[in-house]
Amino acid sequence: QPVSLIGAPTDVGAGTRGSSMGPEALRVANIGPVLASHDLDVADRGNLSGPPNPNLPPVDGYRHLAEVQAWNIAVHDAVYAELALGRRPILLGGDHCLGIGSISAVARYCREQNRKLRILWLDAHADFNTQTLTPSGNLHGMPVACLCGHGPKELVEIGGHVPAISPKWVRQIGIRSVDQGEKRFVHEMDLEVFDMRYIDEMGMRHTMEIALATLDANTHLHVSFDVDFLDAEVAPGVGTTVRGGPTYREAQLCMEMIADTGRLGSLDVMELNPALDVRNKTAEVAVDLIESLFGKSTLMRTRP
Ligand code: DIR
Ligand code: MN
Ligand code: MN
Ligand code: MN
Repeated sequence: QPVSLIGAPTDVGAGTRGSSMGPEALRVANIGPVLASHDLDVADRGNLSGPPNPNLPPVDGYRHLAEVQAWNIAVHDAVYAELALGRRPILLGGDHCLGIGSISAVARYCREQNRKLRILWLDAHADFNTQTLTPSGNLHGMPVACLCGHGPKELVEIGGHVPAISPKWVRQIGIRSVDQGEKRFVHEMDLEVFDMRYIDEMGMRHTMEIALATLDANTHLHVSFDVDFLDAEVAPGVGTTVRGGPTYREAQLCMEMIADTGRLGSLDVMELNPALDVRNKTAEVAVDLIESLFGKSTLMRTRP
């Protein structure tokens, strides 16, 4: 199935500026040609546009709500249009607040097509804050809660169905930073979280086997890849590094096991911040991993 690259150059949802340069850094790291080298039809749709970052303090618990809404509507429409063409959208972020637009579009498409949706949320953070729980007001800390119906109507209603998703459809992997109130809410909502402690004890292979266990032939798998998922030494080019993340090899295995399912239907690559990177190495690591996610393997192998 063909893929489409969609750039969303904004950092309106983040506390640290610079993820607005993420799409271009991924292109400089050759994301398009690398995917095309695996016999994929790749179209680069260029960048979306939206309001600039006003860099203001929170209002009623949210920073830049109007700007975040405008960007997410643009992302929703672009992602939905690609799905409707039978293509697999790859959103090049941009900060992770844009997961709201992207995943609400995927959820809308799956609802219309009667397909089962599974979301893998690869991140150091649970991104499950709300207006009252957030310590920062930054909306990139809230997309999963918004998608589950807990957030401002400006964001919760973007996909036309509230809530856009059920928490039961989500598997979070690599989590190691959750705020106090957020922790309680994750527990209350019964989110399925494979945190770093779980990965340390059980290993990435077992983790992915469990996280991918309920896919079937009718499942659309969406991967929302926050680059801060990776250990900070592998991936310094992100706004909120948290040490103790998956190594390069663990992340490769994670991506290869997703590829083996053959169910990947859409992808977000988020929070890459070239202003904090070292000679674009984080973008290059991200492209290596995405290559595996789309089926690169060292040897000839048949899918299990
Ligand atoms: C923190 C940071 N949990 C917040 N969040 C994220 O501000 O809500 N950083 N997503 O990448
Ligand atoms: Mn994160
Ligand atoms: Mn995130
Ligand atoms: Mn982040």
